Amino acid sequence: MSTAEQIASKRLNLEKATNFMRQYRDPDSRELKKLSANQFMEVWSHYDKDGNGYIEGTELDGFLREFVSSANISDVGPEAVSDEMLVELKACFMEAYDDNQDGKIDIRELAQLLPMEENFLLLFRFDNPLESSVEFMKVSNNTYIL
Ligand SMILES: [Ca+2]
Ligand SMILES: [Ca+2]
Repeated sequence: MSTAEQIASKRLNLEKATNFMRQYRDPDSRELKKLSANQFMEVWSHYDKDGNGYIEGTELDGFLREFVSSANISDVGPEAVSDEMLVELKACFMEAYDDNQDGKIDIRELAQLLPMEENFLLLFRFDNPLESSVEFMKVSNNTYIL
């Protein structure tokens, strides 16, 4: 394999890796599929790269770019989200999901954002009761618009 080919294949792998959220979307509707507890933890550990219990800073930027670009029907990369869009998105997003307003997403805040299998949701209700499942659906629907 030539050097150029190696670079090309590396880039391809990188692009696949950066579209991490895509695998959790329905290929036709682009809606998020319901996540199992395992899948949810995969998402969490993928984006909380330093494992400090928060998705923050560049982790948050990366998550938002991938989250939004994965909703696109065409196979666009995360760079399709411009910096200006990202700033605006982040403001809306944090207003909706950053419950304790610390500027970071913790695991319970992510749990409210991603659709999950019902029994798994219950785990989170003990600690941080959502107002109702209707409220949860409303929040999820807003996400699809983003
Ligand atoms: Ca982190
Ligand atoms: Ca927070």
